[in-house]
Amino acid sequence: MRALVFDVDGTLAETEETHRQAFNETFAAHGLPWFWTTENYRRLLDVTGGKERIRHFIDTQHPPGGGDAIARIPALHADKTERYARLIDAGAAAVRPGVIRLVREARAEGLKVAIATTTSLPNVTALLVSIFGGEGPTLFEVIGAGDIVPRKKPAPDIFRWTIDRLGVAAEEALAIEDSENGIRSATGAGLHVIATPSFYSAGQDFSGSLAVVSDLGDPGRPYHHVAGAGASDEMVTTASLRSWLAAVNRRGPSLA
Ligand code: XBP
Ligand code: MG
Repeated sequence: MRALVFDVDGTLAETEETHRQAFNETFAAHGLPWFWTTENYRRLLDVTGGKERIRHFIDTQHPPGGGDAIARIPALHADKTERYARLIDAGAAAVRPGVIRLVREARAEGLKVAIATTTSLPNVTALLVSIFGGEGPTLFEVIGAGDIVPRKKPAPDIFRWTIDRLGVAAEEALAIEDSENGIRSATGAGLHVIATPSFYSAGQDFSGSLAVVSDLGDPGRPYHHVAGAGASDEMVTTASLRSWLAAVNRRGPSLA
């Protein structure tokens, strides 16, 4: 194992409620009588990427003013991105258990640590600063984000782009993901995945992953094993990841 590749939304922190709030504030500020409820947002999350999600909403739910708004999607999304960063700067999203510990542990051991996400780069930067402080963005050797590849998750492109930049082979890297779209993207690029389901992804199909755990766990705050590797550990460490990856690379796919 030479690299860990982290997803962002839902994996590093429970951010989707903050995204939803930023979308809804944007709609109101632009005079659009639209409001995304949690129930609707759960469905809309099938489409990754904020611009793509607004377009999908207009195309499938035909909200009032939708046709005219299509040309304004880039401007709406730019506004949403600014609002999201302000909310994150104000402390809107809490880091998930074990994330800070595992990132620091991996770096201390000389592992490469990277990000592969569909969310926009300014959102990633804001979140990393809020989680790790000012050094946050520098802790990740490669950050694959947003429109850097044209086809977003579940396409494998963003994970391929990220491991190519890292200079590692897919079987030398592990992905940490919270969603079915993310697992499809990572496995499509040949990576094994540890799944940590989040508020919005709970109940999705995680069967492509090597292990499903409630979260990464921390000392005195053990994770719950859900499926696959890792039944007896207190927390997900680099040692556990190495042993799970070595076992699966020896055996061939062992699905959760
Ligand atoms: C999460 C997403 C993103 C965010 C919105 O993907 O689907 O689209 O909801 O971000 P991931 P933008 O878990 O891979 O980070 O509005 O910046 O697109
Ligand atoms: Mg995610």
